[in-house]
Amino acid sequence: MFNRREFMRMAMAAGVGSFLPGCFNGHFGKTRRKPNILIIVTDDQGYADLSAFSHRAADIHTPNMDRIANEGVLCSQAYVSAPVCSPSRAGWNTGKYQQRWDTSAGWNPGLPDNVKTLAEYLRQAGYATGKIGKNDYGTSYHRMDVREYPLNHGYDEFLGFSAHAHDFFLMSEDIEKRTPDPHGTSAVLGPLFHNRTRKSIEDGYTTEVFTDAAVDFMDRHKAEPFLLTVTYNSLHHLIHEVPDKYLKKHGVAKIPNYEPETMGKYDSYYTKYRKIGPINDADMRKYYLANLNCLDDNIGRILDKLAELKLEEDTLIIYFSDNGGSPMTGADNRPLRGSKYIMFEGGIRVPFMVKWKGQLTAGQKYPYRLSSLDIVPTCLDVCGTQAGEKFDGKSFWSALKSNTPAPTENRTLFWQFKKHWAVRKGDFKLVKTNDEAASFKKLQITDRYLPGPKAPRDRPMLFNLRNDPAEQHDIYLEQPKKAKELEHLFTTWQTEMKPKQ
Ligand SMILES: [Ca+2]
Repeated sequence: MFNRREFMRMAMAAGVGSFLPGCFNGHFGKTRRKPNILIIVTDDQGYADLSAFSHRAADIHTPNMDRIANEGVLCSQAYVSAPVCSPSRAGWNTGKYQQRWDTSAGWNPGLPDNVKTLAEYLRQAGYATGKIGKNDYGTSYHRMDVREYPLNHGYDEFLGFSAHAHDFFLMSEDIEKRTPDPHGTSAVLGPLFHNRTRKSIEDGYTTEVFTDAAVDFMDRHKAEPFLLTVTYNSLHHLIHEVPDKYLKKHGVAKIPNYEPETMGKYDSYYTKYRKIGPINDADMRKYYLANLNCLDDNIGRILDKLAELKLEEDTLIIYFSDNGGSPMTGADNRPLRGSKYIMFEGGIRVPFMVKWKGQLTAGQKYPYRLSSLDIVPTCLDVCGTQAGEKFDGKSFWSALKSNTPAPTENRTLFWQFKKHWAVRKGDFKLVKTNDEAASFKKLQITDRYLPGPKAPRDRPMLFNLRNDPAEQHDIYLEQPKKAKELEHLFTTWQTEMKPKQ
């Protein structure tokens, strides 16, 4: 007996593809194979750190990332569902607010058994599914028998790590043995997970190792519909860990890699360099640019491979950052206020691009609102797959095709991370946060993060993003009715998120 995928592979090779379940007659007028879905997620990329944007930082040059925008659609008002990694990933992968199961709205929502993921929907539809890179759900960083492990939520293949961060260079069994705390706290080193085993890499760099694996996956699955999710750990801290040639190009000295015999615990090394201080701000930005340069080259390799395999017209690419640029890496989110960790636009509005050659207008600028919660419904839409589920996101496919406002334009969007929250309805955004001043002082943040007026402790702030995208003019006291309306929407949403008893 053959399974569905083996059957499809054999039948396609025999030239009878158009009669197969992997092919369909959907949006596109003619019968064709189901599109591949390629999701590329970067980590903590700043809103100004993509040169395709007209608001780009002056020192940014990302020619390969820009290819996606130039050949596809550049979205300037795209949101993720959290200002930090793990909850944002739980949201986009399920199409649902992660608060539906994580009522504490914390760092690690995890993935419950009863919430399906994009990979599960697509595997059911006959897709080959592969995940490469940072996984980061929940806190079970070192186990393969939990729901959060990719092979247990829809992926056939996985190469990567499950922790919040992994050393960019140190992936060998040898270093793991020599390190007193290889499993650290939130950051790890040592062999990567590879399917049901672990893979020791003696000499490598995560960005390049993940790209090699992505290229290999596309080679092996070119003849069948695939979902490939590549989630780089670049540009997360430790940002200074970059191959020498990029350091040289950006004029910044190498900081020695972690060495157990002379440096003690890995956690001490990680903690030292994840903070502002050991690296001055100007150099920090250079390390960031070097790290980004390497990432950009590697994204170019993935795009080249897709072209070489002649799959560009059969592949939907969605590219985005999991949250805003981090103050710990030198990222730049201007003209937005704030950064990763907080509810101002700089934490939740991200670089976002969509490309499908022959389907979307090349070079299109999409200025309307989108959410990463829309990714699952959009992918199911273009794949012609019915999930029979109610999502918090909605497909933006028709909106992108016609360059008109997506359903999200009239939808109220909500965010909550611990005690901090935000609501956006129309042009208005209500933000409740009070951690900005404290953390900025501690981190010695520069004006790159546009501090703006201090957040009051006893009430939210109200902004009109149409006139004030940088959230510099709090109009809460001027428009109390609007503020109350949004606050009421938020409390109603919170109640809706509570799991049914
Ligand atoms: Ca992140």
